[in-house]
Amino acid sequence: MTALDDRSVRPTVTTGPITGSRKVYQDVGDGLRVPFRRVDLTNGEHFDIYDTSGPYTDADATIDIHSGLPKLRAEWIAAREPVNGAVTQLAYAKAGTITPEMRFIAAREGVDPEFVRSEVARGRAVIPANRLHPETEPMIIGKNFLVKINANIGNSAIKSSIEDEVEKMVWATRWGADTVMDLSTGKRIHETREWILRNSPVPIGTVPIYQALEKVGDDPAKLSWEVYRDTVIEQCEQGVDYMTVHAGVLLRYVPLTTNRVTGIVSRGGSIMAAWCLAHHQESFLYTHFEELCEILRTYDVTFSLGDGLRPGSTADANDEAQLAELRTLGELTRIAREHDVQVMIEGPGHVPMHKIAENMRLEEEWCDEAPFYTLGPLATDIAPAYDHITSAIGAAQIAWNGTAMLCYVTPKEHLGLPNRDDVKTGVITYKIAAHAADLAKGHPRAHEWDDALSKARFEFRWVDQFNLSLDPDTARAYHDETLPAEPAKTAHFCSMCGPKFCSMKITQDVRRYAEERGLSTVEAIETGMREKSQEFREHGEQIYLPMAE
Ligand code: IRN
Ligand code: FE2
Repeated sequence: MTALDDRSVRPTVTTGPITGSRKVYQDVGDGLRVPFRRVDLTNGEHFDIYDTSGPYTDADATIDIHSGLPKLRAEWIAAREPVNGAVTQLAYAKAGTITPEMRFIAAREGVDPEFVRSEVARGRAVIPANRLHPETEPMIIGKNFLVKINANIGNSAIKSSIEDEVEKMVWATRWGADTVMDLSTGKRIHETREWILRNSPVPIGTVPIYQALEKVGDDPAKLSWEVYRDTVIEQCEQGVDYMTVHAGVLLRYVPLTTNRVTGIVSRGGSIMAAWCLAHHQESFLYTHFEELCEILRTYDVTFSLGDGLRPGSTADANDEAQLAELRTLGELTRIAREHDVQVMIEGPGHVPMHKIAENMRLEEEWCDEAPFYTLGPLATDIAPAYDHITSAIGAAQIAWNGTAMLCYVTPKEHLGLPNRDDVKTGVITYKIAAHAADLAKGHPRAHEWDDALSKARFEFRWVDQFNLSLDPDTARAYHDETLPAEPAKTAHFCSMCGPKFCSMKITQDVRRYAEERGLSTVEAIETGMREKSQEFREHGEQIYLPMAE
């Protein structure tokens, strides 16, 4: 019996299209169907948006959580022969082979398949896609592609059930999570992960040390390479696509954290530091790193080299401990690549804005441009309950500087386990940060999306404005709070400024005025100004006039 046969587990997940959108599939040949979220606009045009939500948002979604999603990649994987003994996307890319995953990604991102291949070959992008996770829709993480976001879910000893976690995964991808990490540390870790993996349209990441620790009764000193290795293999066999490995926390770096304001804040980092100190030995993750490479290579699991010594406060940002670890991650990157294993590098954390750019620069220099994957960073420490915002400020900046994936932070960060609402808030907040970076980096599609929404706004196509947004339900709800009537959906104002003070309406009036009089807009403004000033004087130079109703 597999975990999914357990009928006592009854997840109910959110299905159906996002309000005002419909799922379309672009046929790119050879049986490749690439999903998009299409918004049909009231002016007859449409706009297609990158879509991470999987079959759950199909109009006629019939999802059976107990059988899992269709195995989209199964045939591609079965048809592949190893190159140089390896079956990784990196090995194929180096050998000049464009895989179906690469072609799928090229269509998704609007770039050339050969470009995808070359970015993977030089290690500047990764395609997290375990051979035993054929359900995923291929995606890429790299600075020359759309900035991606990750949502963390997972139970703890205190809270959450399998049902909750499966729905959190579906819910997070619905709103745009590009990958999901299952950070479960509570009961039924293996089963929870199985449910998530078999039903996930996006790559799944984990931190295997958490489960290894649980296996040895939560005592870090009892950990060993063997327990860890077996846990990694167990998770590879299930189909985990990328794994956080805190192999850069070396014994000699631990003392560097003693004078910090917040010491070691990474869970994995503190576990490994505790092990190193208890045994006074070098980390088994570091000493056995090549064996780990061999295991990950067999499945094409991507390394996410953990930042176990990341700063946990703005005071500790860019300190010696953090940078020493980063240098070691660079060394490990080169070893992994020699084994044809894909690598990304995890980054901070808590960093004030003036220290953000340096993080990116050093990562690229020391880790040979491996994709950077950061947790925020929080630009200030003073706003618990709003750390999705403090961190989105840093996230937007570091992504603009070249970070390829942003790990979301929810409003519950530092305070508790996020619930479903927190997951949505975290995802939308991070989509904003990622997209703001895409725009600043000059991504053409990012620009088109902004323009489509701006035009809808300017032309008072309210419904289009809602539907083109990241969160159509909330946009509409806020609008309807004060103007719920249907005619207000075409009205040339909203309740923010009212009919008389809408700047967009005034601009349009100016333009119409110009057109009627055959003037350029500048002339029209001047003529209009003169008329207005005359009118003003005629009305006795009063600033506030009684409302003419
Ligand atoms: C991302 C960048 N730096 C850390 N992260 C994420 O933080 C990592 O991928 C994982 O999801 C989470 C917890 O990591 P620690 O606290 O065990 O380091
Ligand atoms: Fe923190």
